[in-house]
Amino acid sequence: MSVTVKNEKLNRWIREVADLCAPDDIYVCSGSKDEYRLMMDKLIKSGIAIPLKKRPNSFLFRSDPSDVARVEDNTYISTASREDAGPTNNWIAPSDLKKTMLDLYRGCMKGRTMYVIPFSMGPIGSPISKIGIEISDSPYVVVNMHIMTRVSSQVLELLGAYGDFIPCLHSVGAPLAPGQKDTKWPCAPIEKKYISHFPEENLIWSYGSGYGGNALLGKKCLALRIASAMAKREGWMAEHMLILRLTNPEGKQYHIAAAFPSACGKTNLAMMQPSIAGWKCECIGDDIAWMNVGPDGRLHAINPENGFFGVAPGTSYSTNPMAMDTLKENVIFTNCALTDDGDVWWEGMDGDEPAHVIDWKGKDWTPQSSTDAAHANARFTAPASQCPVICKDWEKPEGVPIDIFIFGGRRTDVVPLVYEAFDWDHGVFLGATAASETTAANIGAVGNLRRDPFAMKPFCGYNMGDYFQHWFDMGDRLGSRAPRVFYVNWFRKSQDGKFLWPGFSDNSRVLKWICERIDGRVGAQKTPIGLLPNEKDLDLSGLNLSTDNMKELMSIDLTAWKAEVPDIEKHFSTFGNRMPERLKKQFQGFIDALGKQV
Ligand code: SAT
Ligand code: MN
Repeated sequence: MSVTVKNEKLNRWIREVADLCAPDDIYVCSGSKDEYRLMMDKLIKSGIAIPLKKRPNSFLFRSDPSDVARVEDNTYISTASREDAGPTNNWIAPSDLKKTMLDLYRGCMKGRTMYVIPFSMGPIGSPISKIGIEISDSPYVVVNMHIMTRVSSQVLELLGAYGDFIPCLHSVGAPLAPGQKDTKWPCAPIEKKYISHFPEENLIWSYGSGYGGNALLGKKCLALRIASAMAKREGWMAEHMLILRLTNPEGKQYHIAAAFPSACGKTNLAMMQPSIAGWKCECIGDDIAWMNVGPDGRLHAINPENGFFGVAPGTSYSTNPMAMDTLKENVIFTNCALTDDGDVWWEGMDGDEPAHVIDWKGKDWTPQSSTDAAHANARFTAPASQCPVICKDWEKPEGVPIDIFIFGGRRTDVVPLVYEAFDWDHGVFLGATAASETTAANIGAVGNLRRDPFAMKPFCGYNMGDYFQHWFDMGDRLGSRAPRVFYVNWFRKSQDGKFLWPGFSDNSRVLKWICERIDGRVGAQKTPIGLLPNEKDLDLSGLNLSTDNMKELMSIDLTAWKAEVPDIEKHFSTFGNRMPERLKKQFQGFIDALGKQV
């Protein structure tokens, strides 16, 4: 049963949207288990959700083959001045964009139900949390939002008559004519997809896509793009970071927040089980961190999400056992393959390849097939509370104090396994120059190297030059209590194209070195790019890694680093007068240091 709304702004907005989009029905969600069940039942009856015999309360969905990832080229930051969106964002003036989108929204929900989804990013009622209301005509969005955010009628109670919220409007953009049969995954063609943000009025309008970050608007749209702009205004941070707690054998805790681009292993690192004896890792979040300066002057982080929207291919008991155990029940799978006995499968899962599955497009697939059975960006949506190593403090409203920041990405060459920034300003330089090979998380070419500063290129809701300055400002406020900054690269390959580092649970060896740096237990070698581990300080016990591999992993090829300079220069030049002087100074320092080494 639809919930009654007492909030004035919300009632007005519901009426406005209903008048514009002309849905057949309006339903206000309560977030209850019954609602989820009823919704799923409908989706099963219409053949859209496939119940999995092998996993209780778990379902498989297949998207339209054109709608399989975020669409960065169709994502807009619409500020009054183009400068305020900056060079890393697509921009259209708010009045023009709204006109175009209003035309698209007109009548777009005909033949469909309009769902009103009240949700909280962060624990309901916490002072750091933000309330959003998503209006969507996609029942797939409703069930995913149930897992990924806190959807609840309590949110409406908290709003009361006059409380404020972030309006998030979403339509798949596929109205139905009377009697027209619906498709299983309605969406609009790429040229009609718009993922629009109006940060000056905390407003999100999304049209045409039903997939992931394009449609589950609490995630990238609210918790990163809109929140990053709010954070800049209000003096906090909204970052594309996992959060984990590492405990050493003596029981000392370290909290780490790490920024990597989409599909670069954040979920794997967040749930990693250390291969070194006595160390323990617990997960707080796998994608987004909201951070505030606490009363102790330190940076405290919360995970605003309620679930994991993780990449399925490659996830296995050897790469991420804790994720596998999280996925046993109550999970939504999208674009995975379906096995003959009613389970999901994807490339890289444990065990032998099945002799036959139905692939993500709904076609027969055998190991002889020339295509993948699961889409490279196939996803699982799973409740965070189901993770066996979810930290007991993961919902603490005051968050956890961050000791360490890590940046990184996928780099086949050039970048060594780990190094430390000289200081905060140098850390900002490392974040600002981070580069990574592109992945299937976005529609577009895969494997191209691009600058992805702080892994925020697709998610920063304002001028990235101002964002760099915000990092300096936060560093000034935190002073000696600021987290220490490191850079890692798990993805370096040898000349013959093999990964040099085993990764996954062995990444704990790198984290151990990082913690020992914090404690002043180990020294480091000063190099032009940063502080590298001394040869004997990385714990490689029990690891069968050749000295040659290790040498290559840690090597700094000055010619290759010098070749980065023109690219960084080009990258930085795009920010014009928004480029902080302190960052220019760091860049000059880097060039000078490289120049001194011959
Ligand atoms: O589709 S999402 O944006 O939610 C996933 C990702 O790209 O990180
Ligand atoms: Mn992400």
